[in-house]
Amino acid sequence: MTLETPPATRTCRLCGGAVSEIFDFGRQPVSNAFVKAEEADGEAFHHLAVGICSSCSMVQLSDELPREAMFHDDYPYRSSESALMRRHFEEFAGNLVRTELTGPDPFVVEIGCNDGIMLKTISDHGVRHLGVDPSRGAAETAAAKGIDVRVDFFEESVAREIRQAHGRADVIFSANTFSHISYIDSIFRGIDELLAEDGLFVFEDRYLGDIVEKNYFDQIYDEHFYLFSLHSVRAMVERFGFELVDAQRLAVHGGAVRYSVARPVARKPGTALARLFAHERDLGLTDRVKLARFGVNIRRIRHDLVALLTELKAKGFRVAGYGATSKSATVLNYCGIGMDLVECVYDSTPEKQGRLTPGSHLPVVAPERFAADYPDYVVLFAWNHAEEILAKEQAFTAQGGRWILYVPDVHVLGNGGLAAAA
Ligand code: DWN
Ligand code: SAH
Ligand code: ZN
Repeated sequence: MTLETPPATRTCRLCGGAVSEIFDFGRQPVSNAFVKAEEADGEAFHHLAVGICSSCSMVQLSDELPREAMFHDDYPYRSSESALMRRHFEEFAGNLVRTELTGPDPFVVEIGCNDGIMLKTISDHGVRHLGVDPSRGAAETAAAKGIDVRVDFFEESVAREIRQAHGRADVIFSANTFSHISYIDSIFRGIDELLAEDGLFVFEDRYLGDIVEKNYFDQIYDEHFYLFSLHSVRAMVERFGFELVDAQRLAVHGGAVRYSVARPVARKPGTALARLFAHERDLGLTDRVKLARFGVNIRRIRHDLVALLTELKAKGFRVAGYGATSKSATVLNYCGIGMDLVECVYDSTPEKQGRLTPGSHLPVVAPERFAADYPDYVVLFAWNHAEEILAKEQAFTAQGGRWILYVPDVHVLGNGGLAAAA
């Protein structure tokens, strides 16, 4: 089957270039809008489709949700639910203190600090800092840990106020947030306003290379307005007068990249960049036709997952989910999976428990109830935390329970190994 290059469907949010569609997921709910049963009828939906710009190679969503629809006082995601991510950010922050925050009175700002998972270590070192996050619930959790937080959307005007109150920042950091902000022009003007002349802007986000290579289609949802590659990040930062000086691949969240950005000639570019750019060319990350092949795998996964769950149901097996992730909103709603196939989703986040998953309306249940009534199979929606969760729930596996994963394709983990799908 030859894949025609899809017609350009819209213009690039960054450069105005022509965007060609890669995949259309249809009607989707707000990925973190866990609803109360009595509110289920009134939830909002939007169109979710993703495309690539022919000029700057930025992969981006076709529709932009109002930022307040996603991030608000009741935003339920709490970064620190994962011990793996706590260790990841503790290590990063420790290195930052030793390498970049060595001046007489260093100051670091984090965009999207959430519950303080990274700034906790900075604060513990006594380094001046400020977290900026509009999600009040998460920000108050950070503040309760003694972290200085401003409840706000970071943008140019906020950056100016921060500089007036605190001076310039030696480091501005952002993790899994930069890709969430469509109005990146205002953010870069804010970074230009706030960052010291020789300062460093570091951000990490899930990597388009891993998403395409490992079929992580569920990383595509409303919050992830951009899916970055080195090519698109280089074009983006240079558009706003900065320079990409280093990049480091990370294993977290299924695969991410940590980008280091500085003012032109302020820092010497790292040696890793050339190899990573070559890797992207080999992957065809800027090739619209190759990226459209991603859609073939997405459709295959949908078919195989629904077929497996339907077969298990027909055979009388009970199936639940584990990890009420934002990612699972795309999986459940694109695949049309409801309580007919999956009875509930277990999740450790108190702010999600007792509510229903967005659009698919599966009850979110505390993991303490999991062991009291094991199902036969569990779909692992938090596959990026597999090691931590399977270790936590090894009693389930030991008594014969089996884990269903759907990336990089649909397969079942049996006792101690990988078994073919039932
Ligand atoms: O990019 C984003 C990442 C950083 O976090 C945001 N757009 C929103 C969010 O995405 P996500 O919801 O897909 O993130 P996680 O970290 O994959 O979510 C894991 C879920 O699983 C959480 O709701 C917590 C839960 N969990 C659990 O129940 N038991 C997690 C662990 C580690 C556990 O042991
Ligand atoms: N950095 C954390 C949280 C990522 S979730 C981690 O890596 O786990 C994305 C976070 O970005 C949310 O807490 C959301 O409230 C925040 N956010 C979204 N837009 C923002 C903006 N313009 N400025 C600051 N934070 C923002
Ligand atoms: Zn573009």
